[in-house]
Amino acid sequence: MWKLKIGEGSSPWLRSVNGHVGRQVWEFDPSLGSPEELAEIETLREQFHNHRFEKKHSSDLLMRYQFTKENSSTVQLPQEKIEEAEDISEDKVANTLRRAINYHSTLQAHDGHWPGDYGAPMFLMPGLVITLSITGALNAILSKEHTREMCRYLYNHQNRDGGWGLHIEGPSTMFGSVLNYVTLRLLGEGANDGDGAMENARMWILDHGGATAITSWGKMWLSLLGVFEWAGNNPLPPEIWLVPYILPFHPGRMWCHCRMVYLPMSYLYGKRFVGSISPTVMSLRKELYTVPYHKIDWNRARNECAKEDLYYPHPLLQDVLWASLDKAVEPILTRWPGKKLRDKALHTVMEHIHYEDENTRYICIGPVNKVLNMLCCWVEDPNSEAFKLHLPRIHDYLWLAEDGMKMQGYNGSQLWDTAFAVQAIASTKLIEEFGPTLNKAHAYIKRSQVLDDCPGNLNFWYRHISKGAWPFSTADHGWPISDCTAEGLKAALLLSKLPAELVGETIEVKRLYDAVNVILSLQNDDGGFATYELTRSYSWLEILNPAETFGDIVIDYPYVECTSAAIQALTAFKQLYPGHRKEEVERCIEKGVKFIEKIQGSDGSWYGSWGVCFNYGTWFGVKGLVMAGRNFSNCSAIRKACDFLLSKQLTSGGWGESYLSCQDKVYSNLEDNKSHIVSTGWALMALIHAGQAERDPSPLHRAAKLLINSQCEDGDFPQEEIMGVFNKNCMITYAAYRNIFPIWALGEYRCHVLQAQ
Ligand code: LAN
Repeated sequence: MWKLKIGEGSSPWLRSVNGHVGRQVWEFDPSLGSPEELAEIETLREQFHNHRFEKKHSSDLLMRYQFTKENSSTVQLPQEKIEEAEDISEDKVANTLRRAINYHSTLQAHDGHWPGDYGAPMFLMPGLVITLSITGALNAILSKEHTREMCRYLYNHQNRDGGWGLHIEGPSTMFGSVLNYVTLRLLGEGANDGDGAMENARMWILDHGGATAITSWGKMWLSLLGVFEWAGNNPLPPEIWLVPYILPFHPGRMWCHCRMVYLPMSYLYGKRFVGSISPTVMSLRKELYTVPYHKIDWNRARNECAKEDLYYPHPLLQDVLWASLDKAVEPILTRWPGKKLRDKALHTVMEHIHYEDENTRYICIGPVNKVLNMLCCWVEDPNSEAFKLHLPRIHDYLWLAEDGMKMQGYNGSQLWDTAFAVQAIASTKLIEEFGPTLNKAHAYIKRSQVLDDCPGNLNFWYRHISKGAWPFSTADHGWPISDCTAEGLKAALLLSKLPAELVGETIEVKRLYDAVNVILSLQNDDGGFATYELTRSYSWLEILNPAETFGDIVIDYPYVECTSAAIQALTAFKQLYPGHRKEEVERCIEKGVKFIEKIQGSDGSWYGSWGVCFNYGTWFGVKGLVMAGRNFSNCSAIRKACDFLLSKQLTSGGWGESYLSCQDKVYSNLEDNKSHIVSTGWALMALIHAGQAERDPSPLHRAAKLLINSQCEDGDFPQEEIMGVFNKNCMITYAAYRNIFPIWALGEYRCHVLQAQ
């Protein structure tokens, strides 16, 4: 049976700054599991499979199955239901909350964090499988069981039309379809396996123009594998790393995710690296195209892209730029003496790759550069230590659920979910009943703070300070993030106000000061906060974005979420430590408020970039303003936000926003005006913060009723549509949100609506 192992790392090739706290790895142990257990798990898988077209989002049931067995709860409270005409009693809310927190506590790992599925993008596993296949490490890293679960996942998420989307809920794209088809083939599936599934996939691909119409990232992966020619790729010259930093397009000024992905890509492009040509590769060259491989017009292929994949079409300027680089510059750089410059650039690029690997303990900032860096290390030297150090960290990215094994968007969302869970539980004022849960979470937060800056001259490596920051996942990952630091700090401050006998020792004040220092250092001149770093260049640079499927990736833009989280953390800090860097803290909050007011939409909403979408953004917008002392009567932004939210409430009493809001930037309801508990939680909290209870509490009661009535018998809440997003167009799972946000919203409701009446 599969088992999720937490905080372990026995390989001599694994490094950790804190004893692997937060590490999540799925392992298969054939000796585990009674026949009944195995049969139960099989049933969960079958149920997913049978409903896979209606319910595309899995519910993280395997981890929950394991944890609820290991940490079975003793508290049994009856399920609460509220009738249509019934008033909500405080008792019923409190019991719903007890049941919800009890259940959520059973999902907590022994090191204090909440593990969970962070999958859904469908373009990540192909990178891993292609890399493993090229480096010959496929069988060493993936057992038979891994392969079986990965194939299960891919088949489960194939759309009815035969293709795959960019993410599990999305319509088919060339990017998703070609890469996942290739992945299945590399995992050992034959071209006609899967009861027609492979054939259907091929039909989708050929009907939509064949693999020449794949997006630029797809072209690169296929070229590495040897089923596409490098001549069909637009240039990614590594020399860009050698231009002076003063130039606005220097990669050091780009968003770290963009920079870190194009870094290894430029190495592999500069080398024109191609893996060895196996019989499967030869066969794929026949399977993926509408014309024979040797007849493909590669020059034309450079700018081809299926319409299904086009979210951000190349502006004309890009096509001109790529063509001139391809025709005029590349020929110089690939021959003597230009080749000398290329070699120098490749050397520089490789130095940056090693720096990134070392400073993330080989986890890397994300799933894309993880596998690309690994491949670069292998290309540089197949016997290198760096390559060996990469291998065990692959498992940090793999997650198993009833839909199969997937590659996640990060090495988890450990710190983020833990910081939210603490705040959610604290909001209910049932703290005394959940001391052990909070105590363990507190330990996780303390052990996950980043304690040092990266080594060397930070400017040289284009790195911001990290000391005092919180990461999104684990300390070993270690990249500092503005809002993760803010949420970590908020949770730590909250816990520091509770009795140490209940929740454990308070974090040292010095470390709180370090966190504040990080936050202050991340504010842009306009008052806004971006994600990992300051905004280092101009938004017009987006015209150079070559990734057709993603929007807003070139620079680190300021966001409402990050700015609001920083304001909230600093106001909470100021209350407890009013003297520390007083003026700076106050100025930072005020500038942040101005920024949030400035970016509010004319309809009163805020566009959230990392959750769906206007409900998420508006929750942050309102909360930031309210924490900084604004309210309904003194701030028109809050009044407008209330009007906006109330206008979107559904007849069911809830809210249900669709991921289409993110792409289209227009508020869209889910199909059939279905409500969604997470969406409802965000909107309900925003209205409560905005003082809606004093004016007319009935919309709040209706929303709370919906949340209470949605609770399942065991205290869980149902997994509904996907609610996380990045780069405007790709969705990502936050498995704990279905528990955290109903708890948090009902907690606020209990204490600020019912008890205030
Ligand atoms: C994340 C995950 C965390 C997230 C929050 C902290 C929630 C957010 O408030 C700020 C942005 C951030 C840090 C974020 C940015 C984009 C990420 C890193 C991701 C959504 C996880 C995966 C995604 C990454 C870009 C995926 C790889 C794909 C590429 C296009 C490079």
